[in-house]
Amino acid sequence: MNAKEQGRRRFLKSGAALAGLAVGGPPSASGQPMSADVSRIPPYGVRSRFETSHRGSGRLHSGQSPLQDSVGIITPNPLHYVVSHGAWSPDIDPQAHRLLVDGMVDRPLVFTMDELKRLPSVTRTHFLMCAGSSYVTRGPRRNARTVQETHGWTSCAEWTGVPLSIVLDEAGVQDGASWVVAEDVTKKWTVSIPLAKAMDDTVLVYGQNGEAIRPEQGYPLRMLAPGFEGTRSTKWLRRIKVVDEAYLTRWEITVYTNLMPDGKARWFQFEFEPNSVITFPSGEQQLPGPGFFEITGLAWSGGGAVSRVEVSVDGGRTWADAQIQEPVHRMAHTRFRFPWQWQGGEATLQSRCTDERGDIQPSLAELNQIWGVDNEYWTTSTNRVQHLNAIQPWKVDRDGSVHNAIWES
Ligand SMILES: Nc1nc2c(c(=O)[nH]1)N[C@H]1C(S)=C(S)[C@@H](COP(=O)(O)O)O[C@H]1N2
Ligand SMILES: [Mo]
Repeated sequence: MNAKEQGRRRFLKSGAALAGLAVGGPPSASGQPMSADVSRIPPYGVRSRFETSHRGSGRLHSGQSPLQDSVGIITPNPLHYVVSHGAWSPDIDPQAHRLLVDGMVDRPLVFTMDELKRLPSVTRTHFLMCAGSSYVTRGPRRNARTVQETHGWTSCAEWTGVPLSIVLDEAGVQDGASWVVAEDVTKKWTVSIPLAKAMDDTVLVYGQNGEAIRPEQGYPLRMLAPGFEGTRSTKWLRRIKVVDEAYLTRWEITVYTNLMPDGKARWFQFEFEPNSVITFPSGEQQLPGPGFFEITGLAWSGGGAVSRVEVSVDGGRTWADAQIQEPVHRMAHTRFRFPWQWQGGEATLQSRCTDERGDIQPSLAELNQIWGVDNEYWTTSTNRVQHLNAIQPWKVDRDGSVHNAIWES
C-alpha cells in the first residue's frame, strides 16, 4: 500500500462521524438572500455574513492578520496586517499626488501617478513583516496565545508597481551615491535603504492583489523592499532622495533596533532570517478528538525562496519533511502541509524552515545560545526585541486543546 492509499484509508475511518451526519441529508438551508434587495449584486463585493475573521484589536495604529484562518499564501487586502506609526492613513487624492526624486541625481524628477503607471511594471508576490513581529517580547505579547498574536504582523500579497531602478535610472544616479532615503507625505516617516537594494528588487507599488493598494497599506504609492524588515517599505511615499550615507532617522535608530545584553544596540539589520509557523492546529484551537488532521502552516525568508520545511509532532525529537505547496515565490509566504494521525496523547507540534541560502530556523534554546541570553531576557529587555525567528511550538493536550508552548521549550 502506498502512502497515498494509507492516508486515504485513515482519513475515511476517522471521517465516519462526518459521513453519518450526511445520511440524514444536509440541515435545511434557509436560502435567505443576504439583503432584502435581491435584484442587485453589490457593486463592490462583500464576504458572507457567516465569515467573521478580522484583524483583531481594532487599535488605531496596528492590526494583526488572522493567520489561523488563512488558506493558500495570499493575504486578502482587508486582512493585511497594519503598522502605522503616529498617523492614521492619510486621505490622498491620487490625481494630486506627486513623487519627487532628488538628491544625488543628474535630473531631479517629479512624477504624477499616471506617469508612474505608464512606466514598465512588475507584479511579484512577497511577504511583508514588522521586525517587531515576535511572540517573545515584553508586555502583552509575552502572553500571546493565538498564531494571530504570535505571528500576525506578517502578510503576503501580489504587488504591482514600477521597479525603483527604472525611476532612478531616469533621474541618473551620480557617482558616490550609496543610499536612498524614502519619505512619506506626513513627513513623520523617513527611512534609509542601501542604493544596492534600491537598484536590485525594490518596487514602487500601486497595486495589491489585483486592485489599488489599500489606504492602510500606503495608497496611492508605497515602497516595497522585498525580504527587508517592514520599516523600510515607506507607505504614502512622496520623496526618494539619493544620498551618500544612511540618514539615521528616528525610526531606524530608536524603535527598530535590538538592545543586546551588553547594553549596545544592533541596528540596520535589514534581511529577515528563515521563519515559519504552523497555522493549524495553533494556539487556542480545539481538536474534536483523535483522528486524521492535516497540519498546515506558512514559511518564509528574507533570504530568498523556502527550500525545505520540516515538521515535528514530538516536541522536536524527530523531524520529517513537510510537503511544500506550489507556487513557491522568493521572499514570499510558502504554504506547507503535513498529514498527521493524532492518537489522542499529548503532542507538541512545530515547524522549521530552511531557505535557499541553506540557513535554518533556530529553536528558542539555540537562539539563546547564539545571543548569550536565557528565556528571561526576551521578556525583561527594556527595548523591543526585533528579528526573532525562533521555532514556534504548539502543545496539543489530551482534551484536544492547543496552547502556545514557547516558554516550555
Ligand atoms: N509612512 C509610513 N510608512 C511605514 C510605516 C509608517 O508608520 N508610516 N510603518 C512601517 C512599518 S514599521 C511596517 S512593519 C510596514 C507595515 O506595512 P503595512 O501596514 O502595509 O502592513 O510599513 C512601514 N512603512
Ligand atoms: Mo514595523
